[in-house]
Amino acid sequence: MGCREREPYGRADGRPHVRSPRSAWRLAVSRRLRLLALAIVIGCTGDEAGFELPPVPPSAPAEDGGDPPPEPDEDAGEDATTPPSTPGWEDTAALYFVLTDRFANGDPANDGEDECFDPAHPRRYHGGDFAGLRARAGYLEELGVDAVWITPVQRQVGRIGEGCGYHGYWADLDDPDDGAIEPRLGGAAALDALLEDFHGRGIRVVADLVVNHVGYGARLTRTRPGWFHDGRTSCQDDPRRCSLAGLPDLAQEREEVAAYLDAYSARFVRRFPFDGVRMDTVKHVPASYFAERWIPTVRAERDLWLVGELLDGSGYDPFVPYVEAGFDGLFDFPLHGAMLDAFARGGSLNGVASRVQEYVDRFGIAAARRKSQLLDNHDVPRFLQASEGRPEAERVAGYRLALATLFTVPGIPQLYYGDELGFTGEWPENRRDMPAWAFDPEARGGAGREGVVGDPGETFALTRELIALRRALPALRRGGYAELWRPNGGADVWVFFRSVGESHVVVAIHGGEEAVSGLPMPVATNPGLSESDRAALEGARFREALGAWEGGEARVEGGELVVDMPPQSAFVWVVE
Ligand SMILES: [Ca+2]
Ligand SMILES: [Ca+2]
Repeated sequence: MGCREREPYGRADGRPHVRSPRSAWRLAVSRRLRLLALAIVIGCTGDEAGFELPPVPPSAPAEDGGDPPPEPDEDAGEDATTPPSTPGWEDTAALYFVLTDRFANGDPANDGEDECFDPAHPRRYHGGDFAGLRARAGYLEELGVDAVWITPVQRQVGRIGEGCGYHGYWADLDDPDDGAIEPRLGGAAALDALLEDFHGRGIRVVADLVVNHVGYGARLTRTRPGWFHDGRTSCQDDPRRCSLAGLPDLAQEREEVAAYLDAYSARFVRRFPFDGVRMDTVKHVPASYFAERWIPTVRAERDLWLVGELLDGSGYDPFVPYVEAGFDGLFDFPLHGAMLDAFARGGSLNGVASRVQEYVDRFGIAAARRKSQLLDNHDVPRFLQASEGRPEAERVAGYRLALATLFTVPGIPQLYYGDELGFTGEWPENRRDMPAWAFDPEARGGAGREGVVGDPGETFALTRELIALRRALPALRRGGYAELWRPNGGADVWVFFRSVGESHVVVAIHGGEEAVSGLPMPVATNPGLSESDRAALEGARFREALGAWEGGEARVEGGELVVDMPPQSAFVWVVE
């Protein structure tokens, strides 16, 4: 959504904190409008960038986030050994996130003729729509994508200050709601066609829903003014009751509000056969609402994959109540931060290894396989932005390792459109239009593209290989996770073993600039390996399956796995 919390990046949520008078709702509304006007003046129209506020420290864990973590999933190893006949969500090879308005304009007739359509303006609609997504389905298939997450589709409020709801997070809801789909995206008929088309291609589609707030001045704020928090609470005091970026904040603790949101969500997933839901800004909604109301309600409609967005890289404590509420998982921002440190800022792989291990330890391997890891999204700078100023070859080398990590650790890899081409930039460049050359294999190759690091053709090829590899190797999708080696101050090498059934792989990432030769790691005494894992490894012969780096070798000698790796390389060795 827009103008949100930016804790990992040192920015506040963009909403100036102003106390409303303790008086009637009408006064509060009036106050909110003035607050909104102030937000607009400082450039924060719910469009998260374009404003500067003093850095704030990482947020404290949610009040109810300090519970002891759940026990590791004891059954995880067993359920992984018998893959069900139908693919589960953990089998997803790549979840591709599209800001629909910025991807492809398939129908100029729906662009609109008012001021909200302005392809030159970063806060307005650029014309992308459902028809454009369908027109570019071949691109997604060429890449190997089997799931797409699209930004919210609900009809949006009109122009607010300089901006319009091109991103979809300003829904114009009402009671009763008309269920309208944003006409600039093509409306309900085009959404139906998109779902049917993508399902026919074997591509799942994930909706993006918001129950925390409605758009500025949405009809619901007039028809049901008592359904909103009064805007007096700061996000530091209570993230669940504050008005994020000045947006009208729904009071889920009130029965009529909860019932409305339940019915609205159920109607939506009943009407449109999405395969999953990405829930916006879960930190700002009580976990109890999701646990007791929303998740049982939408799951009663269909078996949906439910992933929450909690934009907080400080650690996993805040995740606990939302995982326990029943989300399949959350986007892994703590891992995202560790990957930036290791692959964009020259840090150690220790931090990455620690985050991966911690998620498995705290939530269990089965849950780890159903969460989603990312390089970036529409709310943060592009991954490559963090390495700006370093030599291009270094940036490319680190980015390639980040991609290799994204597709080999437990969890569903999420790509944000353009990740596969090496896009860089921060807002508004992190929401740039997908350029026409991207869709043309002939035009894709070559260095020197504006806003791109490295050769987009080569980055695309690596991403495609990694997606294909994940699709081909059950161990990467359904396997357990056992760490074999981490740097701990030595060579920057991280090695892990993933295994399910007859599929066993050793993944090795080397971030250092010196080749490593004959690095031994014990297998027989590794407590993280099961008996069958050890049996698979001892005496194993390896075949390198990725083929993106050269000069690496793995062998088993005297009960130890021994690897050779050139600088900054990644290998996926399959046990034959
Ligand atoms: Ca259009
Ligand atoms: Ca809230």
